[in-house]
Amino acid sequence: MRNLFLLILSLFGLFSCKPKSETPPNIILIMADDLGYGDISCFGSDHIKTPVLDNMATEGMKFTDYHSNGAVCSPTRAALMTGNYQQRAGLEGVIYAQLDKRMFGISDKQKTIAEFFKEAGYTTGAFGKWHLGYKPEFNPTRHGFDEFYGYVSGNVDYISHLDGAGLYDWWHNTDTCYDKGYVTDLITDHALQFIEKNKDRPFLLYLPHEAPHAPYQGRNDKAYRLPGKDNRPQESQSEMKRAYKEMVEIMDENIGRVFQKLKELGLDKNTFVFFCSDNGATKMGSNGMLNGFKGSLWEGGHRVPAIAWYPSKIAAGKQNKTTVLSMDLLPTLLSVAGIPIQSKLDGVDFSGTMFGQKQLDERPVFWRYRNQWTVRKGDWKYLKIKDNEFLFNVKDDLGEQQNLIKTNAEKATELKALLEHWDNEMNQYKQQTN
Ligand SMILES: [Ca+2]
Repeated sequence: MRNLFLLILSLFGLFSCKPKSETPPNIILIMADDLGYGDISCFGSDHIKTPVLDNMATEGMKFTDYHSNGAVCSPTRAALMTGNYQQRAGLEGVIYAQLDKRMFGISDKQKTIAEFFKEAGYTTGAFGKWHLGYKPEFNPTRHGFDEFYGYVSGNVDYISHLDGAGLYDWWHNTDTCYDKGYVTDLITDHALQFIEKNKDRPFLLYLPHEAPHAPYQGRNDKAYRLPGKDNRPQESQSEMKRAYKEMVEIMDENIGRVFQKLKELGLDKNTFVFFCSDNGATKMGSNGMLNGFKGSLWEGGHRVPAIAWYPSKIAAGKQNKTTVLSMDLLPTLLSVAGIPIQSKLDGVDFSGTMFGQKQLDERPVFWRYRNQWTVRKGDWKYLKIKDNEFLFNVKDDLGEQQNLIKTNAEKATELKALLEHWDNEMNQYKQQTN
C-alpha cells in the first residue's frame, strides 16, 4: 500500500512539469585577469572606458565587497571551480610555466562547478585561461567541461600564443590548435559559437579572459614571444599603460559581443551573467583607494570589481554590499539555476542577496598566501604579515590606514582565534588528503 502511494506521488511529480517559461537559465561567468578595483569606469576609473560593463552595472547589480579567494591567479581559480577554499584543492600558489614546475594541478578529489552543472543536464564550456594544471589529467575536459578552447598556463603572448616558458599553449579540448588572432577576440569568437550551438538547451559558459594580465599588448601590437626567443622590447611605462587601457577596453568590447549574441538569439531574458576579477591589479593598473596590489592580502590584492546581470530577476542599478568570495559562486550559480546541492562546501549561496530575498548570516572568511594571513568578519579585518599585526575597520577605513590593533585588542583576539582555527583545519585537511 505504501509503495503504491509512493508510486502515485512520483507519477504526480512527473506530470507536474515546469511550464516552458521556467526552463533553466543559461549561466555565463566572465572573469578578468588581474583587473583592479579601480580599473573600470563604473568602479571609478577616470581614463579606462568600459561602456559595456558600465551598462551591465546600470541594468544589474554592482558588488562593492566582492573578493577573489586568492591574491594571485591559480588559487582563485581552484576556489571558483570547487566552491571550497583553494587549500582543499591543494592549490595555494601559482602554477608556473617552467618545465620542472608543471606537475601541479587541480585535484581529482574535488567536484567542479562544471561537473555539478553537467550532472544537472547542462552543456558546459570553458573559453580562455585555465591555469589549473598542464598535464592532460588537469585539462578542463577532464573536470566537467564539454568543450575547452584557450590556454592552460598563466599567460600567453596575445598574438603568438606562447606561454611564459616560450612554449606554444593554445588548445581546443586536449589538442593543440593553430588559430591566428588576438586572444581576447579569439576566445570570444569561440564562446559565441558555443552559445549558438547550445541556444536550445541550458548551458554554463565560463569565459576567463586574459586581459589585462601581462604581457601588455594591444590588438595591433607585435608578438613579443617568438619560438626560441623573447623579443620583448624595452618599453616605457607610458607604452605599457597605453596597452593596459586598450586591453581592458577590448575585453569590454568583446563582452559587448556576448550580450549582443544573447539578444540576437532571444536568450537575454533567461541568462544570468556574472562578471568578476581573479585578484587585484598590479602596479600597472588601479585598485582605486585600496592599499596594496596583486599578491598581497591588503584589500588591493583581493577586493575586486564584480557585477551581476539578470534583468528578469535583479532590479536595475542596485548595489550589493555583502562580503562574498569566488568560492561562493559555485553554490550561488547552482541555486540561480535551481539545481539542488547536497555537498558540504566552504562557499555559501548568496543568490538571496541578489533577488531581494534574504541577507547572508555574518560569517568569517579567510585568506592565507605565503607569509600573510587575514580574516574578515563583518566590518573588521585582522591581517598578519610575517610578525606584524593589523586590525582595520574596513567600513570606516577602506584604505587600511588606521591600525587599531592596540586600541581594540578584544576584537583582534576574537578574529585571531577564528583564523588559527581555520588555519589548523586547512593544515589537517592537507595532511589527511596527501
Ligand atoms: Ca590573475
